[in-house]
Amino acid sequence: MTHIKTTPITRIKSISKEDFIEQYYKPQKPVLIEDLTKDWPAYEKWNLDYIQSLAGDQIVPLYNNEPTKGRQNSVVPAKKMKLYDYIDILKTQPTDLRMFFFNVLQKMPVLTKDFNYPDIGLKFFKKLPVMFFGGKGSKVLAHYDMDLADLVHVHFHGNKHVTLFAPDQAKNLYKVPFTVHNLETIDMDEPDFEKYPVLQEAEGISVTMKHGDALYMPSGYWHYITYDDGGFSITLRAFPRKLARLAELFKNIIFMRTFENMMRRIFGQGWVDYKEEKMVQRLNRRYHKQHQSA
Ligand SMILES: O=C(O)CCC(=O)C(=O)O
Repeated sequence: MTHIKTTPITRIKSISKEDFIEQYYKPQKPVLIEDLTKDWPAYEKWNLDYIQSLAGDQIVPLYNNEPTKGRQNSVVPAKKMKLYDYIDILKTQPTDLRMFFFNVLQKMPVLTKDFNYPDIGLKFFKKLPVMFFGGKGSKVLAHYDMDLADLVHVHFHGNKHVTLFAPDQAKNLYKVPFTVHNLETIDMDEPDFEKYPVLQEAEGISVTMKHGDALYMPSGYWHYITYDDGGFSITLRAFPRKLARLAELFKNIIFMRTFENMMRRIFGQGWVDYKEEKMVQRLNRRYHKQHQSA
């Protein structure tokens, strides 16, 4: 085996609100809905040329996959550039530069006329539609969203590949303690099973997204993404309503973030190296123990 084990996502054309709640929301099961956006103006209009025509002079922060080092406690942009010029790059060449959490209401409110919040039983938080952009070949580190929202993620312009993992798979993903992502040195497309054997036990769901496809990602689902083409997506979010998930959300945001930032401030890169090494040792010991006695 050279790849992470996956099964293909369930793809459906469309679905009623009642069926979505029963079959996907309540069991927290991901699904790809192909026709959800066919009646959105965005389905016809949204491509890189269109977004570029609205870009004006805005300057945007761009990120690559360099890890957050030492005493930094939030990701620092690799570059700042005119959105117009960035889209030129996306249209013409591969790049690992990505833009994330582009707040549509603040940065390009005119786009809100082009989509709607689907009537599938999720209570969407309408103040935070956000967009993500990536170049051909760019990769998004495996992570889950700290706010534990249920997400509807729609892709435009070209294809991208998403691998999902249920929250209970965190134990097999080399999750970095006190963060919501896995180890930055792992290439999920070509994992090194010698170094990271537990990845062989991970079970993911594989999703190819085409223009207009809408992916339902339940709360806490991990996602790892590779852009096959330069393109962009929009994510609509519904915040958790269950008490247990709300408690987890506050734990993530208040306890985990504060603690991590404090440790980085005090110990810098030493803290990061220490906790990562301990985590890898712990997981690998578990793997070797299970496989010795088998
Ligand atoms: O598509 C991307 O570039 C990232 C999407 C993502 O991480 C999200 O919607 O939470």
